[in-house]
Amino acid sequence: MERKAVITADSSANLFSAKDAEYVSVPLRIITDVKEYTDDEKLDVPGMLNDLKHYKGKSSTACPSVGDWLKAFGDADEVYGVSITGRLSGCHNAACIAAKDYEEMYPGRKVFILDSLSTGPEMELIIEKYKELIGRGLPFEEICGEIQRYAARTHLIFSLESLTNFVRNGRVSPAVAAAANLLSIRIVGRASSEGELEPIYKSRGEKRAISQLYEVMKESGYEGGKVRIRHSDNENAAQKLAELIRADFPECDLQIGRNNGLCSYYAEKGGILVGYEAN
Ligand code: X90
Repeated sequence: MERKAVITADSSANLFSAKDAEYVSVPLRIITDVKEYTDDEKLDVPGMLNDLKHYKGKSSTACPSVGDWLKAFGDADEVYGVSITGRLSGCHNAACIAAKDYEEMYPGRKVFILDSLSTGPEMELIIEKYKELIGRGLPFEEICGEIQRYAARTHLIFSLESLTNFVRNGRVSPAVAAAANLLSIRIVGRASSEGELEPIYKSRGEKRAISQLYEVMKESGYEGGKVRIRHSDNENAAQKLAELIRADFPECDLQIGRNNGLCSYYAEKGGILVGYEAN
């Protein structure tokens, strides 16, 4: 009998459907004292950013519950999940509890949730790889092994114009928060191997930040693999980075898109996230 496979990820992957695969996105939420935003495909992201710009009170985010994850698993025989870094969110923990409950409730069904130690476009790459592995008809255990090997050579780097929401929500270390207190400094950095925000450069101009992003990519072994760029209202910077990459690797599989709600809340206006495959 055909086994039913579902791929699922929280909404920080910025992905709401997948061609030729069962895919379910599990939304995080962005919360203010006056409004709550659900990070799904219906969210008006520019509208939310505009609201936040004029909002002076506290804001925060909330991860999906165990029940939300269970709903996403549906009635699949095999669930392949990926979550935002467990170091910065309770998302992975909730997904793992759901996985255990699901396997207990339905003996024979299997769930694997990868902690991406990252977010955004690196998760997108992992989802694409899941699709490929499922399409090849590999057994569950093999897919779980392959996806972990793959995730070890994918990376996430970013350029952020502001770390305000990170700092306010206590999601960076006090040292990083202090460094980010300088005004009009862009932080170019990466998701560390522990799944935390790791600043690498501070840069004043955007042009410099873009070339630093590409330097970091090359230093970490980028040699023409897939690239997924996601920006928060900064198409221009995304295109410029794409030009730099394509000048060296004209044939590379590169896509540009927008961040949805959760990534835009933390990356803030102007932020760009880059997921890529290295060697
Ligand atoms: O559980 C929650 O409420 C969500 C908390 C998420 C905190 C991190 C969001 C990151 C969004 C910003 C730039 C990339 C930083 C990479 C660090 C691993 C994207």
